[in-house]
Amino acid sequence: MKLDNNTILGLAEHLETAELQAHDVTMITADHPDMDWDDAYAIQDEIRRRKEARGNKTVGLKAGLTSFAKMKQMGVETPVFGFVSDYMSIPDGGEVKTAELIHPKVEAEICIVTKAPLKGPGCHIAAVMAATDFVVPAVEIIDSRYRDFKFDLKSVIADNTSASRFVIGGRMRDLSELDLRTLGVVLEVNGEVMTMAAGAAVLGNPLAAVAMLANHLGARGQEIPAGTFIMTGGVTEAILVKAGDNVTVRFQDLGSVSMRFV
Ligand code: 0L1
Ligand code: MG
Repeated sequence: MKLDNNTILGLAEHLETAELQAHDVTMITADHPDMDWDDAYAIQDEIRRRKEARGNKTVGLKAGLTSFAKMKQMGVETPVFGFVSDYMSIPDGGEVKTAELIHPKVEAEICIVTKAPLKGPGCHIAAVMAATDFVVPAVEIIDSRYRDFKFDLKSVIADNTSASRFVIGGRMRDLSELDLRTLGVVLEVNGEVMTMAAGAAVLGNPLAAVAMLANHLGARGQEIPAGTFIMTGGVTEAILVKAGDNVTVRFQDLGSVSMRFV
């Protein structure tokens, strides 16, 4: 680690305040160019600790930047990992208040819930298959706290991978009934198709993102507990939205997920 504890605490407060007050900030590595990966995750961990200390429950884990489309869109090459909190959850068909956000974008995600713990190193897709309870569709609303979504990977990890809101669909399916690689996803805004993709866009198979998450946590002495909701990352590029927009994402075999931005 390159940053001292006070700096980590200060940067966590800085980024979380930007999130909660919906104002943007500049990339933190501009002022802390020596910051390393452990510092970045330590800042994210402190943001999680702050939320939990205020009574917010951590209700899921997320992988981000796992699809080729998203990596290309953001100009990066490595996935990142974060968490989602209870207050970020919006019901299917519900309203997302844009006044609480900076510059929201939507992305379609194939998600799972685990029924057994997953621990790296050495976690692979078959282990994830064995530990998957069910598959469920979701839309993530990301909202980087960085001005114009301009960041590098360490800055975005510290900013809890732009986590902001999410909407889980109402239909769960058994993994054995699905082929996640060929599962098609169509994202519509105001009835117009904006983008589409298949599950294989996420690292060849969205379950590979879960294995990467387990290996990432394993390297830090942690595991994915049974019963964890995991978002595997946007299958398409993220689409900018604004107040007045109606978003519907149609997932083959998994139903649709929708929300209205107000
Ligand atoms: O969930 C995601 O893919 C977000 C990762 C962070 C980068 C971004 O804000 O696009
Ligand atoms: Mg995402």
